[in-house]
Amino acid sequence: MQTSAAEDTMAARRKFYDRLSPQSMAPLWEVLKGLVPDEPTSKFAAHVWKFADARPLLMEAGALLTAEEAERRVLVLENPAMPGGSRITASMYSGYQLIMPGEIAPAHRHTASALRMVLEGNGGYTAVAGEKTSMQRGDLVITPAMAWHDHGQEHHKPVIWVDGLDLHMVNFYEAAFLDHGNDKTQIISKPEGHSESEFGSGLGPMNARSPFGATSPIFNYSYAKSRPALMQIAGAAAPDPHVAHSLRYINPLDGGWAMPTIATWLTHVPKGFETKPVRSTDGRTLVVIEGEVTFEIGGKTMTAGESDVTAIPSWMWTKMRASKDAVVFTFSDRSAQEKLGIFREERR
Ligand code: 1HN
Repeated sequence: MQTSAAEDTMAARRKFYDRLSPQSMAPLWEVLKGLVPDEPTSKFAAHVWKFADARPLLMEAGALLTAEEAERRVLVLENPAMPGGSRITASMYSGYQLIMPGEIAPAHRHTASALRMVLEGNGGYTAVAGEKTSMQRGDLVITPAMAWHDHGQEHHKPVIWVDGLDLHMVNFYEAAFLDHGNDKTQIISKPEGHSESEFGSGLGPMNARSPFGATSPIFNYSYAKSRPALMQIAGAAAPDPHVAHSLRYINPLDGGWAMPTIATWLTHVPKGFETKPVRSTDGRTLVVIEGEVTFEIGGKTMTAGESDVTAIPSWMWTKMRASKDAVVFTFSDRSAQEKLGIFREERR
């Protein structure tokens, strides 16, 4: 049988590769392009989850099992490009969580850091490291890595929030631990508002210590404080062409992001304003707190209203336009990427 020189070469290479795999080795040159792409091409999809669709399902889940049975009763927001992955973007987990009246989501602690953006607070609470905080719509509540936390609702209405966790980052490093409390709820050792008084008014203790390591000591950035700040900024100057009016949640001890792995910020977009295109290497999750925005993400148009959640994968050109005065909360893995020196952003 006649074979070309090129076919002979290919056959010889394949035979060689066959001898490598039993030795747990492989030729880099066959996989190099995939390992080191010219630029990010996300495997994830831009997507909007509608709260109007999620809420009735969440309520059905509320009737099917208790928060205690579930440990955490959450509808995971699964990126449609990766069903079963429990990922909203490449590195982030997100979901809608429900606490019914009288329920307790029992105390535990884990390596992953978590944030909650409260949608229906109704006076539900989260307790973190011995301090309770009452939850209201728009509050950003943080649970630092390995901090004990439990949630509950003593009032007669459901509590719903959006969770964001860095658990895929932690799992990537195979560094995850979990402890369950002996009791369902923590012993409360500090009065409500203690952390806020100690760290949240522009003052701080004389001996600045960091109770939660690299995470902010403020664990409820209340909307009652953040909204007026944002509105004041918005009223004072024209919106930035790319980020409109944006304020970051910061750690008062070092001025950096409030969480070591997750960046969080709040954006006001005036009605009718459209941001210029931006793309960045962080995977973003946005929660509309007020108003309505239409996104153009990687050439696709989608609209998000109040309590809807939007995923913006890495390196997709994004614009947003407010059809009503809008306030949008964003979390992303930018905080981790900056520490690793890999974050990149482009503006047009
Ligand atoms: C968790 O601890 C909470 O504390 C929510 O509310 C969602 C998802 C995975 C792992 C731990 C919570 C979670 C979680």
